[in-house]
Amino acid sequence: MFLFPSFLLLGVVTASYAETVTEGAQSTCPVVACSCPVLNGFPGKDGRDGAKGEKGEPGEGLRGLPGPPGKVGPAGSPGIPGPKGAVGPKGAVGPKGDCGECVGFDSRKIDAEISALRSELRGFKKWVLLSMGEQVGKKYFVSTGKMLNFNGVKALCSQLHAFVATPRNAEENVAIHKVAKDIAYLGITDERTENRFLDLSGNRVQYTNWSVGQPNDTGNEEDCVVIWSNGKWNDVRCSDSFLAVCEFSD
Ligand SMILES: *[C@@H]1O[C@H](CO)[C@@H](O)[C@H](O)[C@H]1NC(C)=O
Ligand SMILES: *[C@@H]1O[C@H](CO)[C@@H](O)[C@H](O)[C@H]1NC(C)=O
Ligand SMILES: [Ca+2]
Ligand SMILES: [Ca+2]
Repeated sequence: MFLFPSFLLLGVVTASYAETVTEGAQSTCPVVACSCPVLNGFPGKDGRDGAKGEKGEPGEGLRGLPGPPGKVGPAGSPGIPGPKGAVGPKGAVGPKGDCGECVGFDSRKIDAEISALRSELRGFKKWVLLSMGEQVGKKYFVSTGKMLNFNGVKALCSQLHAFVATPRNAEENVAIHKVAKDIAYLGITDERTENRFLDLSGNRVQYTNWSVGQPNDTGNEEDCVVIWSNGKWNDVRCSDSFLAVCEFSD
């Protein structure tokens, strides 16, 4: 009773085993399962050409990019100049400058400093003129202490922002010969026209105080004027050296 199932089970196991063995023999053992190789025959002759195929579809490649531009051609000859254009209208007045842009620049402060300096300079100039010169009204006559020819005297007084002393009346004449401790040049000549005495602005002098016998134009070469220590005038050669006295206005 219990043997039958056991036998049946054994048969099933045996069959499964046999299948397994057969499968393994086919893949691993050429002697049992593989047939012997046979040599192929020679290839046959080529067949006839086939019928012409239909025209293919157009290719799908993209069109190429345009090439680079060609070289620049030679420059043409210049054209005839065009006619001159009409003058344009006058521009509008620009805006007033703003000193906010000028760094460290304060125009009001500078103006104040300039007027302070002017005032200080006026005071300083007045002190020098009063202590060194002779005042007549708004004029001051000052001796430079230098002995120069007439051109030198003109240059020196000009450097001092003054003129060569030129008396316009007896009072000024006295002031000049007081301040001059020696024979001094006056700003008067007759260089342009003999015996026609002009001041350095080219105006004919109204006031004169010639010494007796002067001007005598010795050797036809005395075209400059000096004031002697006694206040009297004499004409002399402009190349001779005399004291430079300048006149300043207040
Ligand atoms: C001429 O100069 C002398 C000396 O300075 C003076 O006394 C005299 O008054 C002057 N004459 C004239 C007309 O100015
Ligand atoms: C002419 O004036 C000069 C001074 O400039 C004097 O020395 C001379 O003696 C004068 N000549 C005559 C002839 O008076
Ligand atoms: Ca002369
Ligand atoms: Ca003379």
